[in-house]
Amino acid sequence: MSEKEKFIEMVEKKNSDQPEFIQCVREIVESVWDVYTGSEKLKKARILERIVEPERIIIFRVSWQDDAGDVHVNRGYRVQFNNAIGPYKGGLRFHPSVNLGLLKFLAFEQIFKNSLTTLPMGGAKGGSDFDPKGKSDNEVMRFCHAFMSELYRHIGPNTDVPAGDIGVGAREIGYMFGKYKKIKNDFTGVLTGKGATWGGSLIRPEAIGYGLVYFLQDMLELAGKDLKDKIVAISGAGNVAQYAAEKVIQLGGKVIMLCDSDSTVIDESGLDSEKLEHVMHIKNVKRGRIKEYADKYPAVCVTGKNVWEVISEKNIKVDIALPCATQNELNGENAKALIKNGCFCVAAGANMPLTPDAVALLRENKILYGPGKAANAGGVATSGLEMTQNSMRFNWTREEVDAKLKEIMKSIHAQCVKYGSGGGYVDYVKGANIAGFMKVANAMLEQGVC
Ligand code: NDP
Ligand code: 2IT
Repeated sequence: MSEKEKFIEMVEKKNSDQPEFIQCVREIVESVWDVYTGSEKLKKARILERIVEPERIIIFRVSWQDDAGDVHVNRGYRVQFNNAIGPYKGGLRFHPSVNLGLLKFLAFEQIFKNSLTTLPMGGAKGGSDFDPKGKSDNEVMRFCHAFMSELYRHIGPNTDVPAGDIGVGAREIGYMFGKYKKIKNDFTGVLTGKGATWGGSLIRPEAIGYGLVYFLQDMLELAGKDLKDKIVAISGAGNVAQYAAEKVIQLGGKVIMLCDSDSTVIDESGLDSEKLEHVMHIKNVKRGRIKEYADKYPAVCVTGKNVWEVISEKNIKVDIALPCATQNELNGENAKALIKNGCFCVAAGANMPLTPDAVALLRENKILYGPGKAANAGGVATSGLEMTQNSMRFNWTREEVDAKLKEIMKSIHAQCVKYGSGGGYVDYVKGANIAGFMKVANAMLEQGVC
């Protein structure tokens, strides 16, 4: 067995109940092994062994009462994975599937994503197995308050700055910020994704989707292509999917599919701004299901299948695929169908949305593929800009934040190209992993064994 395989086996043994964490460690190790083992200093300091071990994990009970007065118990987590280059930073996810392994994968990815943004942020993730679906606003508020009544003692503007993720948007950040402020009597930038009138950055809600499409534009430009009239399939119908769709439409692409965890809608005529506004109303205001789209506009609705399964089943032609829902949503079969149907570019809005065999197929077939830690880094980058504005006690305009976001996405793209180019193909996975890793690894080296 090679040294690399022995290393991966060690990680598997230590974390045998955490498949997503092992999956993303394996990907990083595969990418960085040669540069890592080529450096005596990094090897001697055992940087790789240290970097796969979280610095701190906090697990806590969250007890709360529903509207009927019944008591519920959920589990809360914060994984503070690495703070070599800045305070811990990363989102909170509220979803019934949340467990320690899932959050370790998300926090581990976040280390390298945050490193790529060029801003000083370490990697973390947290959340709970609480399901906000079907809960009243008051129930969500009571849960968020209960969650923050423990989390507050572990975070701070120079220590750890959480934000949103699946199931955590503006409403949840508001409730959590309110509780933090009450307990600490301190109005500070302890969370990002805050409301625009109380410390939030303009463009933060749009930033992941917009940043994803800016990154996509950079990939296409380098390959001599553009977005105009391209057919685009987007999975998910939440924050990331909505603003990715908005930017694709603005730039002349044709978005024909969206989905949620219930169903997929196909609108062959393409979404426009009015239709997208309706999607936002369904998902953000009514907190309803994407299938309701077909009640108003002519669309095919497929229940129980996500966008990629529908493409595979119906052989739908798409030029560009933007997975923006969740991890491992697009598998090898789906990747084969995409390639067969003419797809030439996949960019990940979600974190690790492709299974390893799907990634391998795209790379083998030289399909442009932007992994999440590069392509969706616009969200956390704009969180970093929110932190900067909070520290300055100043707000930048929409145009200023948007310009900085574009510049950051360009820089991430350039780092991927620098470390991932070879044989006439840019391997964005390898490029993003090496660039993200080297910065953190060198910081750890310079800070000594701790
Ligand atoms: P939201 O909660 O706003 O939306 C998630 C969307 O994905 C919903 O439409 C949801 O459907 C759908 N979805 C979730 N799980 C599944 C599933 N198993 N199958 C099909 N659809 C599913 O979350 P975000 O848009 O913020 O997050 C989406 C992805 O983007 C995640 O991977 C997240 O980690 C990543 N991301 C988020 C960032 C952020 O700042 N918010 C930043 C960077 C990446 P339903 O409505 O039915 O639940
Ligand atoms: O996955 C992600 O990058 C996020 N959920 C955003 C994290 C953040 O701190 O803005």
